[in-house]
Amino acid sequence: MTPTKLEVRPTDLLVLIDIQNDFCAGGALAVPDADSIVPLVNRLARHFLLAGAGIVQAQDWHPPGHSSFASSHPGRQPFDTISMPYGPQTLWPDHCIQGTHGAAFHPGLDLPMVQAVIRKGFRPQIDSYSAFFENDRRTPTGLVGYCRERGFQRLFFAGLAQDYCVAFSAEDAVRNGFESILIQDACRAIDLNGSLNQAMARLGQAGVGFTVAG
Ligand code: VGL
Ligand code: ZN
Repeated sequence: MTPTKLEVRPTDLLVLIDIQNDFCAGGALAVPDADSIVPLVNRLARHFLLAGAGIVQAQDWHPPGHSSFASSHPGRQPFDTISMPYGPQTLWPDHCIQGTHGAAFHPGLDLPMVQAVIRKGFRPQIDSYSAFFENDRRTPTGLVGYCRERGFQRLFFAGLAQDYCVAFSAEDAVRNGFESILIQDACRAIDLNGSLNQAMARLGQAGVGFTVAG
């Protein structure tokens, strides 16, 4: 396979978002064509490793009965929007339940070099799209501190879903003073009611950069 053309430095971090069975083919919240990013993600991770950069993974990790599940709200359907104390919340099918097959990483990932796994969405009453903050945009996962302490300057994002967890993560990275770059060909989107276009416009305005791994 051809090497990626990204120029990677030791102060770069690759953040792989939620490449888990439930977001892939046959999963509870399958993202169209999600499985096809796996070979590219494996290749990207090796490229970052060889450059001496950092590599971490985020993992959506909900307790049973999580408040983001439609099944926790009688009369509601998946993809309805409800109002939560922290703002509007899309309701999802039950997914990524702690310890289940659906919450496990895609079996095609070959990522022994990953240095940290950041779990999110484990608080019953609040969802977490971003790998940095929960959906109140204030409750931290600890990833900002991890990045600062390790001295990372540029954060590269890939994974699922481009218009939800990847987008929220890339935006939070900019807000917290990092250079933030989304690797477009290593992401796939849910695209619910135009959510992909909306997310990309928001990211452009926030100052997130876009690239392709090739
Ligand atoms: C995600 C919806 C619910 C994601 C996670 O990883 O994009 N989307 N939980
Ligand atoms: Zn989730």
